[in-house]
Amino acid sequence: MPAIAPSLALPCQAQPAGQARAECRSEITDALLAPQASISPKYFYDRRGSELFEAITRLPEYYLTRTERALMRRHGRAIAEAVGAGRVVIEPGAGSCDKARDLCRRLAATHFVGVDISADYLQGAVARLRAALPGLDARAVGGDITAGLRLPPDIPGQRRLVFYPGSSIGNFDPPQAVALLAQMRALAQGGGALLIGIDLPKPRAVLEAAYDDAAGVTAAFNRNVLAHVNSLIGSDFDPRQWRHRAFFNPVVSRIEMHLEALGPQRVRWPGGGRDFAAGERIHTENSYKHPLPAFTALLRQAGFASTQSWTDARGWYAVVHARA
Ligand code: AVI
Repeated sequence: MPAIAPSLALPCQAQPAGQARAECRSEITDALLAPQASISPKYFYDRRGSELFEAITRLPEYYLTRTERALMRRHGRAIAEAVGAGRVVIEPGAGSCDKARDLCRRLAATHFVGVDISADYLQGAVARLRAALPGLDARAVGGDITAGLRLPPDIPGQRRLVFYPGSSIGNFDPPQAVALLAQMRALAQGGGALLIGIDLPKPRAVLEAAYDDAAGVTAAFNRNVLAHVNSLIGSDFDPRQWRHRAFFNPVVSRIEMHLEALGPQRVRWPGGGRDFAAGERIHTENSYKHPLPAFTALLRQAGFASTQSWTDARGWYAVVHARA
């Protein structure tokens, strides 16, 4: 199974078809019945959605993953100096642990704790990490940092580095982002820090192409959420009747993704349903593009102290180190 986007995986997906846990079911149906219908982006990441997300990260238009990778490589030494050696690296939503491998090597990390909802997949990834870096005490922990997290008691409480690459923090509205950053800070207290990747504002055409690629992979990813919702709540969405929409909203500096009804739709699920008019939209994702000073302000609100950052030559992406 491919990597699941950090902190956006969900505990409902392992349920039998149409048998999502009651709280997931009501979360989904309440959001579908709201005047502005929405589906939380965490429901993107079933098996197919995770595969599509991985394909997105390789698209020519999706600059985020490769820009971050290049930044980490280019400034690897400076980042390692800022972070310091001998760290306990904790990665929420670790997935394949690919990004952590280079970082742990550079930092001569003593411990690695990968955290992911998909614990089975993570076990394999952590085993590969152990094989690549035999000196590293690497563990897999099943869990979701957004829901609070308990680490194994023998993981040192000092010199922790929470590693949150991929700009997934941008998928949270600012108050949620601050709450999540505060949880990461709590994990890193005792001389610890956060190393986080964030996508920055850039020309609108570049942003919109990254979320509406020519090959239609992002469109398929967006529509797949309807198939996943069908499997969770037993609804009868026809994904082919919904059009992918992605646009930059400059007022709040975010890409918004929506699904737009191609014609009138009657959608039913056990115990309810909703009619959608032609052109009506379901809001599926926000991806905030915070300017660096605005993101630093969010870090401060979450209690982080000093920050240091590295950006690429175009100023498209930043890696930020913040002391807890
Ligand atoms: C996971 N996250 C950082 C991605 C993003 O860019 O906001 C999710 C995504 N949505 C569409 N394409 C990628």
